[in-house]
Amino acid sequence: MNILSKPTGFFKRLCQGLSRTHNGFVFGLEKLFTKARIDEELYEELEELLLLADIGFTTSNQIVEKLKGEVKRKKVKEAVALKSILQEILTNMLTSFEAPLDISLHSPFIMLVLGVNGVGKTTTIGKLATRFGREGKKVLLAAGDTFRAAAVEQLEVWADRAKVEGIIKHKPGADPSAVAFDAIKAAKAREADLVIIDTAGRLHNKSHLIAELQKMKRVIAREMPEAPHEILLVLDATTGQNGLQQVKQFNEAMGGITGLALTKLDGTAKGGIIFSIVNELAIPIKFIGIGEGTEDLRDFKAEEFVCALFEKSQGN
Ligand SMILES: Nc1nc2c(ncn2[C@@H]2O[C@H](COP(=O)(O)OP(=O)(O)O)[C@@H](O)[C@H]2O)c(=O)[nH]1
Ligand SMILES: [Mg+2]
Repeated sequence: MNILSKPTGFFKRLCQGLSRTHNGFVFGLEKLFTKARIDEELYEELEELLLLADIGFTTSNQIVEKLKGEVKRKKVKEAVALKSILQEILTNMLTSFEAPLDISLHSPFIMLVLGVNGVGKTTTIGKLATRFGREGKKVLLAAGDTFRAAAVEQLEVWADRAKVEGIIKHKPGADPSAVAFDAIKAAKAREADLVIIDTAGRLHNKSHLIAELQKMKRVIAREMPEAPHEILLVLDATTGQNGLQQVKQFNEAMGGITGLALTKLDGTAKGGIIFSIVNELAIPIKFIGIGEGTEDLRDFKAEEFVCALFEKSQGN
């Protein structure tokens, strides 16, 4: 069933959230597709629009080439037909990178959450804790951002709200690996289903941060082989193309991240970054964030995302 025939609260908010990307991108497309002829100029203008939505040069170029191929294959003559073909190309690009998280695969399931300062790690953890708590899972949070005292308090607020099983925290400045170690021990003892480990986004310098994260990963793996089961990188969609660099760096440093949470899609005109990420880095998108509230995080679904991108949001 088409998603559009069954509007949900989240879908509506996703449309609203993506409305700035929509306005800059689809609005321009619609103008383009009223042209009489499909010619080279149209393709060039299309590529410019894709670049403006932060889809990036390589990926924009590939999308246009795919579109040209489809136009030839389907013998399309009218520009108005391009919209649905483009929508299909974009959906297909994202579909294989849908990867809903299945925490029942391991018990306890250990999830390490990374990302630079301010991208929304702690908020995303809070939203996930709420969601899994609501599903009846025993969730333990680990306050691995020991760099800022406020970070622990922030996680505690979420823990309260989410009614989690507990929160493992140490003193400010403590070794985050020790926090992770304690959290796993506690999770085993209390038979928790899920441990979500928060981390710092900024230390004295980047190599310190990377070394700390690598140590956390080693300590976790020593406690529980195969863990962490998920290394989730949180990325702020408003950073646009610069985000790609962040993903590459964390991915290399951690020996492979397993998924991304793309936050702050609400109010950015740069939602197109998602296409570059999957196309150029082939990393699954696990979650998307469209606001600061508990309900504003969702499993990433390609069709829903592209539909929302093409949909005009009703009101604000
Ligand atoms: N608009 C919006 N704000 C978000 C979203 N996710 C997080 N934030 C906000 O971004 C700010 C930084 O979030 P925080 O979780 O502390 O980031 P951290 O430093 O990575 O842990 C906070 O003000 C959050 O409320 C989102 O999806 N949309
Ligand atoms: Mg934080």
